[in-house]
Amino acid sequence: MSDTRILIIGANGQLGSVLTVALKEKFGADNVIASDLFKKDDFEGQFEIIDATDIEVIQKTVDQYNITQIYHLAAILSANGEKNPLRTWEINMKTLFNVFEVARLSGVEKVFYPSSIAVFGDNAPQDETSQTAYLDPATVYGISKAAGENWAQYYYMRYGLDVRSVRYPGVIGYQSLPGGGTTDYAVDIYHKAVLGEEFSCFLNEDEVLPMIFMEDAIRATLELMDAPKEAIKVRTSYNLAGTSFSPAEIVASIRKIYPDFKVKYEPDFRQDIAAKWPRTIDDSAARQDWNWKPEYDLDAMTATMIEKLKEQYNVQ
Ligand code: AKB
Repeated sequence: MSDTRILIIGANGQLGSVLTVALKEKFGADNVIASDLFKKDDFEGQFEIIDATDIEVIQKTVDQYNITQIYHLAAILSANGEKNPLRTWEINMKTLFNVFEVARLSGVEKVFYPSSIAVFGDNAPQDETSQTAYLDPATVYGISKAAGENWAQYYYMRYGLDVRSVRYPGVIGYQSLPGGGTTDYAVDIYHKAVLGEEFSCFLNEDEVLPMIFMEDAIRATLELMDAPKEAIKVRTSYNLAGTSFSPAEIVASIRKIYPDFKVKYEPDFRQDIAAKWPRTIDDSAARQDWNWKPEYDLDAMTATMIEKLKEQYNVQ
């Protein structure tokens, strides 16, 4: 029996919902407590309603279930965050401090905190962006993630709290929908292709961004959290790469299966966000320290996305 008792904050989200399933498989459903602002009707397992801006409710849940690990996935993402910058800052930072404070005061063993490629801005090289490239994010989401990474390192150095983090690229999966990011187009496009609908893309056709398939993103998270403490040399957040591509390249990949798939380009404010982000990521520190290696390239991802979405929509 596992002594690990996990609390997931933001379990309804794109990543959180899939990570919850993976953690239940790994540690047993009895040892995983999912939480979010509301419980989805079809959720099975242990669930608590947690508004992570309320430290008391996090503390109560950690005490009640003797939590040893917290995965803090709740955040307002890059595109949605720009609609109300101060509120985004308030929510992203308050929830982070609440989790870190409860964790350190309650002796929680490990915390997972997701960062993002959004931490990079104009002054980082856009190709093979290195682990230590300059951080001057241009969105409030990116600013909150860059600050959060530094707070993660601070809590580790000052209090010995074992916070671990990766800078996720855009995550692409069939299991769940993203909510309010700049990379969301790369999920929506597969849904439209499978449903036989035209896709309107909010990025330019040649805007290359780093992306990762959900299976790889989940495996990276579990592998990082499993790594021995002494192997974790980066205490801010690890660069993580899957595969990079532009809208034109994902369209070409989809057209290998659906040759008549129609796309129009209608770039909006999200194009300006994307234009400041890296095109490709150097993740050699993650490869070196905890043996990270992605498995899915664009065509492998396309094949799986289309196969799984066809099943979900029950179409041929
Ligand atoms: C977003 O687009 O905001 C997120 C991210 C890259 O962190 N998917």
